[in-house]
Amino acid sequence: MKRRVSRKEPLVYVGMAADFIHHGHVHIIEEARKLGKVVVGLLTDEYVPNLRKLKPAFVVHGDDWKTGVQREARARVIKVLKGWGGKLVEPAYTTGISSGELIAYAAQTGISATERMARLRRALEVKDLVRILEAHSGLSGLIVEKAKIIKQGRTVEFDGIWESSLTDSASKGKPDIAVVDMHSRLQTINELLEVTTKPIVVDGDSGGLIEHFIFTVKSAERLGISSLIIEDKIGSKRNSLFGTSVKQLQDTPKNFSEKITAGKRAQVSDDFMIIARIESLILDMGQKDALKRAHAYIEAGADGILIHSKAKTPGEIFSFCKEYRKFRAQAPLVVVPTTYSQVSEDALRRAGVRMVIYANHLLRASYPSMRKAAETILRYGRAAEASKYCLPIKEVLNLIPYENSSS
Ligand code: SPV
Ligand code: MG
Repeated sequence: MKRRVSRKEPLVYVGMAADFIHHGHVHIIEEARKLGKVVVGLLTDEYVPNLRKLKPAFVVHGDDWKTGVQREARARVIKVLKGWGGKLVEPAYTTGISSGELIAYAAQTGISATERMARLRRALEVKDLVRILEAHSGLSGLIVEKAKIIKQGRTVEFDGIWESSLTDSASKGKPDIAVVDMHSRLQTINELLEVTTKPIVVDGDSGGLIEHFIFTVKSAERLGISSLIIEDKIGSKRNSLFGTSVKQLQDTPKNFSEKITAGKRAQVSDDFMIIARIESLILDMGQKDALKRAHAYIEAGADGILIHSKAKTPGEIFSFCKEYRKFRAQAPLVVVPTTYSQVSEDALRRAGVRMVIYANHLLRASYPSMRKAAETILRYGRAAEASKYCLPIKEVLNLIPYENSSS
């Protein structure tokens, strides 16, 4: 039997774009129920088509969307509701929900490849800045997964993992010249996949030949990687931060655009993202070239643009952002503030950046302690003095909990 929504009770619309349904969401539904018959729009931030169809008397949403990236969605809802005199009701956002507990739950129960993959797109839809940190092993992946602090009453943590060519190579004692090939990189990625649930963004170097890139996209997507970022370089691979001090060649916009389009055609799901990384500022080719390429790559189907810079200050990044904001076709903008590290997330957010990648910090953090410990043992002819650079042995033993279900 077809159930009809009774028109006697006012219709109340609740949009829900959540990975986990928690008591905050239940509270919103309960508040909505007090106003009438509730319709929940699942996994959507795009209210307008549903609202036009249903013409609800009320839309109910937590008041947290008055600020941040959802601000614009809110403005659209208010505007469209005016069409038939509908009202927006905004109960106070439920604070104190521990996303950590939810993540721990996800880690315990595991996560499917497709669910993990979709999480990056979802994060970009609902967060005004997505924060990604590098990991190069299972252990460093666990740090990205679990690190969190409370700042001004809110939990702050990383939204995903950067699988870097530089740090994956360095952790194997190899230079960043693609000598650690995709086959080896996939092994590191598998280590990360095994012990984490957060989205993984993979540094795909140049993506290689178009016909090879297609296979890389398919492998990445199958594993549940959320995004491959490929840079518009060709020839012998060198790390971007060398800039023009070594020979690095940039691909033509035409060829690189073809690679992006081929990759997009190869993917199966809608959630996988191919992000195009522009090396024009790295190679001193100027803003004009960078902006021209950004246009071309978006046109070719790129799901995001990474504008890279090796400058010591963020000036050239901000200049790029200023022009990028004027583009009619937009794709999330990504930056890697390694050399201009004094820039704050707030400043990047205000400039329109949507994803920030801290590309090498866990590897760089571990190296000085390891070297100090090694030199200290040599200096003193014993290990006691090195302890201050080391995790206490008891903590090492308990670092990775092991629950033996048979005991
Ligand atoms: C990496 O982390 O390998 C990168 C970023 O590609 S950079 O080292 O800045 O080129
Ligand atoms: Mg790299």
